[in-house]
Amino acid sequence: LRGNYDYDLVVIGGGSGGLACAKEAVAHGARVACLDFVKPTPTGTKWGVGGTCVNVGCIPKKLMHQASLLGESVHEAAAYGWNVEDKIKPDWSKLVTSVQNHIKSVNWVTRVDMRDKKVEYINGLGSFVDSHTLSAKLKSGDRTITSQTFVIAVGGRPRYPNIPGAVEYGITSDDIFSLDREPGKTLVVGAGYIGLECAGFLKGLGYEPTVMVRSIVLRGFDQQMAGLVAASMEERGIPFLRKTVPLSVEKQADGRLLVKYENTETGEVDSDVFDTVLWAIGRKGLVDDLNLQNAGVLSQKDKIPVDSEETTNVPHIYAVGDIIYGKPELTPVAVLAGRLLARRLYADSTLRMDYADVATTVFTPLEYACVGLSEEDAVKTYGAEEIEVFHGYYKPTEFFIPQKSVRYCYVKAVAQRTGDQLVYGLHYLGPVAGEVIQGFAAALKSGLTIPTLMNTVGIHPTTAEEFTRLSITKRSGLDPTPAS
Ligand code: FAD
Ligand code: NA7
Repeated sequence: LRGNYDYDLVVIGGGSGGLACAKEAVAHGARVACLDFVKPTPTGTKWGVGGTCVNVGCIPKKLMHQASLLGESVHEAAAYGWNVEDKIKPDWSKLVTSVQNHIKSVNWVTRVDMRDKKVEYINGLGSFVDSHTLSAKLKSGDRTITSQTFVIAVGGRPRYPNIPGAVEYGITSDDIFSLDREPGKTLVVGAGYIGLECAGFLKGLGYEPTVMVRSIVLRGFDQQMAGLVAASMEERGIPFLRKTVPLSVEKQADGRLLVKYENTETGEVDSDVFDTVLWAIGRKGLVDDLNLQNAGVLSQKDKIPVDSEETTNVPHIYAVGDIIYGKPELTPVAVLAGRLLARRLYADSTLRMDYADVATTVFTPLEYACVGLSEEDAVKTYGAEEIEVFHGYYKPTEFFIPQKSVRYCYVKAVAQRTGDQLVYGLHYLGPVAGEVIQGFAAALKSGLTIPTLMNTVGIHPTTAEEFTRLSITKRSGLDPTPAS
């Protein structure tokens, strides 16, 4: 034991980052406790250990996305010669049960794994008493815990807008994956990736989502790609209410929800009735319960700033994952940062987390994946004259028989214009986008150049091979649409 503390390390938050850090620290000989506590949502939804990704994030989202893609595939199957019975329809309650059963099995495995790996799991809400002491609020009362080192990995929760009826009648991504009724006609407020993904799978499952967009779609992503993602969703019959903000939500006598909203450009106020209103307007870091001031830890806009070694302003208190300020909010980012931190703390490693060029996917019906710079960020960084954008539309072979729309299947590479022609960013809109971009992410991190990309032999017939066939530059003005 280092110093006179109960633990070498206490990790606050048993999600992606916290668990990875705790397990790695134990593997290197540290004595570790990990606290995890979930406050129920306003509608009473709660869940087990493992954090956002497992319970109300990546995993249930991917499963519902898959359910929605399967529905699409069944419809396509007829064109491929399958005798498909007339009408197929989803059973929401069966889907929710399957998804929740999977989550419960992951919760169980997580607890067993913690026990096997000798991470002490404390199901309590942590708040600092001083910089080496934590108070954990447990079901059985409060417990005081001391530790030499702390890692804050508390993540975030969805925000609610400050309008009448928002909290009483609206739900968020924290509720949708366990909703005990069909969502029906749903207003999705927010056009970040969570809003678009939820609207996408709801449409695929046969419900009627509408997306309300305050300003732009997919802020932070390449805006040409964002435009194509939105257009591909509109083509599938998802309406986008643009430049619109919600004003109020009221419950009607029939139980449905009357939403009043305003067009911010024209000032026009309108309303519509929905079965479900889902807020996807961003997430708030969970700093409030931590009593950070007792430990002297500074926060910034409900996030915690850290240096390149994930250290807060207090040298023995670190933070990883969604709670840190200004870094990508993604599970693999939290996991790797947590693991590397534990190795630096307990295994003499000096390796730091590299937050640059992190690949990501938006699981909309037509998926979008990217790695590296957006076109606008490349222009901002290097200047429009110094970059070359290679692009092209393409037609996935498997889309022909069911006559699926290929209008928005598109790839582009943003690269250095001269010299080595280093690739700065890759963008892909089409099927299985995450699977396509993951390997290219490793290539980009290894210094991929346009000549290397062009000299890579494609795998035919795939959609990933389109990256090896990019010959048209935007600057040339040539039509990037394939002839056949
Ligand atoms: P979390 O996983 O949120 O874990 C923090 C834990 O700490 C929680 O259990 C919380 O309840 C607990 N806690 C908070 N305060 C305290 C306290 N004071 N005491 C004790 N415990 C506390 N990422 C991807 O990479 N791919 C995706 O496809 C993807 N899809 C997503 C879809 C949705 C709908 C959402 C919401 C997120 C998605 N994410 C995705 C993001 C991903 O879930 C997060 O980046 C990741 O979970 C962050 O991990 P974390 O360890 O920082 O926090
Ligand atoms: P994001 O990516 O922060 O997107 C939130 C969306 O909600 C975005 O389109 C916002 O529009 C919109 N928004 C925000 N506040 C409001 C209000 N008050 N009314 C209407 N619309 C609003 O959040 P996500 O939930 O998709 O993702 C959460 C995080 O996970 C995100 O930070 C990623 O980094 C990872 P805006 O563009 O601000 O006008």
